[in-house]
Amino acid sequence: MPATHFRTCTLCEAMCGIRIETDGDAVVSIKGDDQDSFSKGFICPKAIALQDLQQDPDRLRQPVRRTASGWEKISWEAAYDEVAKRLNRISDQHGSKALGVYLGNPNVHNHGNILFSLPLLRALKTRKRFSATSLDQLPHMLANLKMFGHQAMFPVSDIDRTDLFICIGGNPAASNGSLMTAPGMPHRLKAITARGGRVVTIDPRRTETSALASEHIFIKPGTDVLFLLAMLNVIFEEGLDNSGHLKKHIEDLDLVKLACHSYTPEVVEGPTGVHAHDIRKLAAEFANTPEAVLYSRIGTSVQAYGALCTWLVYCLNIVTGHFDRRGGMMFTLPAVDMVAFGAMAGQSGHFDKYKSVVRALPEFGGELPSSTMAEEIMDAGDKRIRAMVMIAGNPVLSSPNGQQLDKALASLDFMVSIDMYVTETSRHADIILPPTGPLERSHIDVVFPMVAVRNIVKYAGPVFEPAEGSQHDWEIFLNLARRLESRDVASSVMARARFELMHRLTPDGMVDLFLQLGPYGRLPPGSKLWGNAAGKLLDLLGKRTPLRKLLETGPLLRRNNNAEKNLSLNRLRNEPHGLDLGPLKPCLPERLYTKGKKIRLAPRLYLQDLPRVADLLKSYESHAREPLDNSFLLIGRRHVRSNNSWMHNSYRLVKGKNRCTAMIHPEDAERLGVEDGQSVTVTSAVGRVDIPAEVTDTIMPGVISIPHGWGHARSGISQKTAQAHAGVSVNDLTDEMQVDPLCGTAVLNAVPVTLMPTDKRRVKAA
Ligand SMILES: Nc1nc2c(c(=O)[nH]1)N[C@H]1C(S)=C(S)[C@@H](COP(=O)(O)OP(=O)(O)OC[C@H]3O[C@@H](n4cnc5c(=O)[nH]c(N)nc54)[C@H](O)[C@@H]3O)O[C@H]1N2
Ligand SMILES: Nc1nc2c(c(=O)[nH]1)N[C@H]1C(S)=C(S)[C@@H](COP(=O)(O)OP(=O)(O)OC[C@H]3O[C@@H](n4cnc5c(=O)[nH]c(N)nc54)[C@H](O)[C@@H]3O)O[C@H]1N2
Ligand code: SF4
Ligand SMILES: [Mo]
Repeated sequence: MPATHFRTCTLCEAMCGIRIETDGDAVVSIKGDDQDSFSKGFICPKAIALQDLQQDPDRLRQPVRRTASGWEKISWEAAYDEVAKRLNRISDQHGSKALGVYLGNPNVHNHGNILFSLPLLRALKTRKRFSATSLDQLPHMLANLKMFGHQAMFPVSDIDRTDLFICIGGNPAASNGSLMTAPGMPHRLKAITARGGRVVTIDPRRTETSALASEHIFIKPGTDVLFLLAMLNVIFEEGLDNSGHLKKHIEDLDLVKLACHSYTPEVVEGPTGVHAHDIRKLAAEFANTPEAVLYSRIGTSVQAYGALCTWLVYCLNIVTGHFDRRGGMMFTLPAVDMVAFGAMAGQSGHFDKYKSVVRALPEFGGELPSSTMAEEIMDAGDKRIRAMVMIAGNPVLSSPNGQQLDKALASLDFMVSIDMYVTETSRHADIILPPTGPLERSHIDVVFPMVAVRNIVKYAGPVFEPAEGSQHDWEIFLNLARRLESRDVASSVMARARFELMHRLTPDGMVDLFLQLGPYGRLPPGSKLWGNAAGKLLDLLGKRTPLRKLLETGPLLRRNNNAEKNLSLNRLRNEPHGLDLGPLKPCLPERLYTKGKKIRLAPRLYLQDLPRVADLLKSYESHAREPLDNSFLLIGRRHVRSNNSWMHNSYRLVKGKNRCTAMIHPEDAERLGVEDGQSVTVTSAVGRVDIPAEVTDTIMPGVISIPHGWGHARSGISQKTAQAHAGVSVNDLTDEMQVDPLCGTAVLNAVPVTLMPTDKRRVKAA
């Protein structure tokens, strides 16, 4: 029977509303939902590929076990029993430190995974946790924690109301925006210039976003920290700083002044490649435009100075009065307020409470840097990881030195993957547990509304009933956790009671609690009903709190003065196109989680890292600036038809021109005798790949760009379309030893490599 369903695309952060026509168990079409309260019909080409994901014959629908003769289908019961038995045995023999977990990106697109992974993580009882965070937004979360007191208090660029959008190290026209959730980025960027505003991009590549911008400034990869210090320097030197309504709520402004004191535009001009005049002009324009914002992303955070860059970007917005203010950086007030409840559950975040074994790199939020995963498996002696639980991630392609991780995973005593494909990573698993797909479960975004440019909320039930005997991720988590806990008699009674409760509640039930308790919710904070419900929620989050205490803190939860005060899951069931809860509003200093409700402008850990910047500057001064003929800095790239490592099995997304290429400037190409399309060999400290060159003047001389997520030619994966469009993995070049030493984030941009035409290398070798 034909039917129409409305929901949200789960592939990237943009939260586009989609309209799915089905007939029986087949998807007939996927289109943009014109009536969606947020996206108004916009989608990108990836949304349609949800259909391919749903119908993909390569997708696993039942647990499999690796045997000498290939993958063997097994029952869920047998799979759970075996996984629990193997993990328990290893943990009994070697302690729970022998168990590791990796959590990949799709977890954040799935409310069941976000809300129900805790019991499994607890049952594993290990500190050897890794995730895509340390390949991504860790520097932002660290700055949130250190400056605002809560790791999830992300300031969001108010792109729809700004007159000057300066974008450094992000490409929202291709990525559709990150830590700035809004569907239809190209339209929003065009709207800025259409209303007389300006868009400026600062990037080693003239990107798809630059094509929509008013001005593009090339910058040498990895030197942003110098550029940002110089921007600050101009602002202070010329007396352009004015933090407006936040003036009284800022600590340590003088220390920031001191930090940038010697970094004049003239000093940084050489190393950054940005004219001093352009820096002065941009700094003044930024300070003098009332509604302006400086936005930064992957290019500035996932590099050697990522933590410093992200801190400086926040500082620049704050000291120019573009913070907590219309058109600048603002905070959301989401319907599912995980920030407030996280804080109530004692989970505002922590940093450097313990360290990795081999390299002593700091944890963040209970996770170790992913760059340490291979060595923690291979080189940590008695403390090594012997078994891994991989949840919705593909670190062999997504984390640095994938070849080494490949070897490390192959050496494990046991590995289980929770994934719907046999991937470059899950091929190492002894057992793969495949969850239901995105159309077979209910959906409500709980993470991205925290970083959205408007307050929005939307819920949808499943499009298709899950096939008989299939399991959601959250059911897999609970079923495994129950078995892992059951050998510990004392904790198992309590644990079993909690599992029963959670099973009955389901993630939807937990979301309903969040909604009713939250800032738009049905239950007024501080009322007895509210207190009881909040107690239940915090109990599930593992923090038993007396009612009295809850009733005290309840009213501190900010209520909105918005019309919507009756939110619950039932109410949302009647709003298939979602609810718009209004634009972002100023909320500081009340919402700060720091002591004394001050913004800590100059946390000591950043100041202590500044000598490294002085060294960077010196290294440029002492260098003969003429680079060796074939040495380059490697940067990353995203394309609107590619989604990290895992949507390349959709033919409609990979067909046409090969997108896994090394972009190189025509001058460099000519000097090295490289022609467009010709194979080049790129070599780094850890590896080598052969890849077609794409000669283009959109990239700076001395820089090459290769996208990540490719490299499907490794043996033993079962994704036929991806294998036929394999590409190579850029993370066979990135180096796990190169991290931002301040926080352990991987260095995936500005990686030193050499390049030469592949056939010349062969001739040389012969
Ligand atoms: N060089 C370089 N490397 C990068 C980056 C870069 O810019 N440059 N970017 C980094 C960034 S920002 C990120 S976020 C990471 C991403 O890296 P990862 O999170 O490690 O990998 P993904 O490619 O997102 O792979 C997701 C896996 O989850 C599976 N999956 C999809 N949906 C579900 C689901 O609902 N449940 C379960 N259980 N599994 C599911 C897919 O089949 C796939 O195998 O890559 C990082 N790596
Ligand atoms: N189509 C598509 N969309 C996606 C994804 C995807 O894989 N495909 N992944 C999603 C994920 S997980 C994330 S985290 C977001 C990321 O979202 P974005 O951060 O917007 O991601 P990128 O498109 O990689 O943009 C990074 C930009 O930084 C530039 N850059 C590289 N090195 C430097 C440097 O040293 N300095 C400066 N100033 N710039 C530099 C690159 O040229 C590039 O233009 O995208 C999300 N959206
Ligand atoms: S931009 Fe594309 S992938 Fe991202 S949510 Fe929208 S339709 Fe999905
Ligand atoms: Mo990401």
